[in-house]
Amino acid sequence: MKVTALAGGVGGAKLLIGLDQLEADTTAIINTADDAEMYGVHVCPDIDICTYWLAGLADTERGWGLQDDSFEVIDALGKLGVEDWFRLGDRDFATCLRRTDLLASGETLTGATELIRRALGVQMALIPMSDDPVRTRIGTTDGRTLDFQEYFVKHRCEPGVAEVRFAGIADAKPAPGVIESIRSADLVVICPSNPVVSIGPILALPEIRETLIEHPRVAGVSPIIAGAALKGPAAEMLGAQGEEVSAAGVAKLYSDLLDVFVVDLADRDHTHAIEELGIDVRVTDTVMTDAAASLRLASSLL
Ligand code: FO1
Repeated sequence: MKVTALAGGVGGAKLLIGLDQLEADTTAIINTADDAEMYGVHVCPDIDICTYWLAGLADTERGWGLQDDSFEVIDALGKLGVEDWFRLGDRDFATCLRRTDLLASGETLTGATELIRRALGVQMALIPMSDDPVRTRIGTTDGRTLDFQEYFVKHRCEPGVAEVRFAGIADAKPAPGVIESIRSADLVVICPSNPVVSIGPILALPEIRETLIEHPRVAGVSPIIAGAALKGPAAEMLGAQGEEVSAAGVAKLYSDLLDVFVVDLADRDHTHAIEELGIDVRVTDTVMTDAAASLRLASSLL
């Protein structure tokens, strides 16, 4: 069975862990709109989170970065007067240096992602959503425009969100293999990642939404459980966009392309509202507390 999964950060990585344990041939298409140039290197937080989780190297407690990483380089940079709020670990730095070198020598982000995932022993195919730069910018209610990592890490998601923009999206194309992997998949899975800033940029690329609408089997998993996100600012961002902060609200955002939506047991009351959108609903435990829970959810999707 061929599965193509659209994924962002931790919610995506956790479901990929489950899919990776199955007899399925899975390709993950990963958000790159959180990417940033920091300390002279190209950081791809969502690609790296997914890669590290699949490689069994992730700091699963913190969500991002590598287990038992040290922070000597960033601390040394801090002593040199560099703003050190983005805590890039030493071994994580090595991944980003390797990527930066590959890109500087003419490799695409797709090629660099492939080389890094192989070097780290990841079996699953991982494709960045695009080789072209797309960057999430947050317009705040006090009139500032922040890069995503500034909003997310430096300001801890505290500023009110007035607008979310994806700079560069108009000129970006899906990476090679993205459209083909959706078309040829028996099942497309939309992971329980932030619908605005993780899945949103993937869907905003040309041709992706149309290809998903045409696909007969697109299943999503709600990242909102009982009106809140397990991690990150998804609830605040949905609210800021005037969307309902609930499983049904997320289903509405995806209603043109979803065939099935999987919601948590806590949201069984939303079943009727989602079915009214023409989407089948499955209710199950969607909280992925460990690899066994990820496997259970992935198996039920298949
Ligand atoms: N998140 C934080 O909350 N604080 C950090 O200092 C931080 C550093 C960091 C370094 C590398 C990396 O790949 C991710 C990092 N993240 C950090 C996570 C990242 O900002 C977000 O998880 C994603 O952009 C959202 O999916």
